Amino acid sequence: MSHASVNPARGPFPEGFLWGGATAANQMEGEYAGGGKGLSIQDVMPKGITSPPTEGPTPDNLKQVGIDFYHRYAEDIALFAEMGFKVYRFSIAWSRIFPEGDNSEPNEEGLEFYDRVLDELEKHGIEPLVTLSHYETPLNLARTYGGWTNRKLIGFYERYCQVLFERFGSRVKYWLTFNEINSIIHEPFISGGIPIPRDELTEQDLYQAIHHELVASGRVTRMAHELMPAAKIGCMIVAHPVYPLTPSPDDVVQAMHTAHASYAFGDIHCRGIYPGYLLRHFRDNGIELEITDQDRDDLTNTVDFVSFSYYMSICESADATIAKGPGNLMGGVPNPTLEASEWGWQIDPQGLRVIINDYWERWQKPLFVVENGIGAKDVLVDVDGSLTVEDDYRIDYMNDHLVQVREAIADGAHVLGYTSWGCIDIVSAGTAQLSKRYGFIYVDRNDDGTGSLERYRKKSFDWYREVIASNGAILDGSAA
Ligand code: BGP
Repeated sequence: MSHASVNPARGPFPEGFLWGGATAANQMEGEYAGGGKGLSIQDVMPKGITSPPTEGPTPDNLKQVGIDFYHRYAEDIALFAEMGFKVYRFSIAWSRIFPEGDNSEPNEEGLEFYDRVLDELEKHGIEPLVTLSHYETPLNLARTYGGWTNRKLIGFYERYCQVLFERFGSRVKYWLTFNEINSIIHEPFISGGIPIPRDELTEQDLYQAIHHELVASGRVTRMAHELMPAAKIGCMIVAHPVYPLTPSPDDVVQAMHTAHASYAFGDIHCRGIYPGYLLRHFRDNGIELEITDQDRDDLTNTVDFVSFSYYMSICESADATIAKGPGNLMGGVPNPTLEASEWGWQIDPQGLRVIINDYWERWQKPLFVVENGIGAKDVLVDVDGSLTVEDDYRIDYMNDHLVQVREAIADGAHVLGYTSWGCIDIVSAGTAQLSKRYGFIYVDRNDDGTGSLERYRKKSFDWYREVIASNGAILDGSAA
């Protein structure tokens, strides 16, 4: 019997549900070498993960200017407030605070920039949700130290977080330690600042790097609770519900293995110990991690909530000859029942209900959907004398996904909030394009760097304002 038939009146979202939007410093701030900022790995990734890192910065890197949030933050936050945002997720650029990552003292100019951002959020009554590391490892830590393969990064990260907690702790309640921490398995450079090409990186070094990040996350979770007793610290996972391509038990087992690869990060963040299936993977592959007693104690500092990004589900098959499709940092074998976006990401709103139920039942921790949205080639048009984008496809995508969040809440899951990804057009992570637009706000800048940087409200801007004002009541659709 479907739960929907048990709860015909699904009702609105909980009172106090945190509606908002999400961005990342490297994809929007610009000012990549100004304000005392040092280079990050993003400054040598002009094409995202679609080509190897360059030696140094190159002028074709759209992120050098981004959408100039560094200077336009007040205008953009005012637009978020106009939509009624309760929360705004953004990242602090690590190399704006510690330019080389191993500096003894922080860059005061960088701290002052985020003071100004927090001032604007406070002015509009918008709760900050801060990502401490969003694919923005200082380039020096990557190139000189080898990124997270080097245990020294734990100390550098701890120092960075301590400065932020002491500076902003009275103004920021919600913190995320590492954006999509599980993506390091597929993309070690963007995710872990590891300069070794993926096909040359041994599993031993990869899992030792993952261990360092998990220890660092545990340490700063403990530090946060000591310095900011009211703060809530979350982990952040890229969530892909994994479906077997066929009912064959071989496909089901393959799907289980793929799911385990991501579950492990949540299991350790939520339970504080390595799960048995991961220890078996280590045994079966001769991986012997260097784990100290202090590390084991650090890992027991579990998170207060689990946040995740959701764009798509993936299919798995035991038949390794079936080609995998595109996706957010990883793809599965194409699901013959789903449509895809212009970038080939398969669209599965019910997958969001599935993953929320799955994570809730697995960890019994409050959940936060901190990324969801559709990247599309939006076209600016003149409607009654005003420039806008008729993005009904975005309204449909978000309506359908939010309906499934509501169903998951009716299923019993505790969901703190929802921040749509790229609430304003920004440079995409995977392909470093501006033409892959996610926002409710169009930014006039193109892939060739031209454009006025002017902002224009899309049709979805007013729709999302209504969704927030009604606490989700205007959403239409019912459980499948
Ligand atoms: C996630 C990242 C975000 C965002 C999103 C969309 O992996 O956390 O930074 O970019 O993917 O991906 P893309 O920008 O490649 O479309």
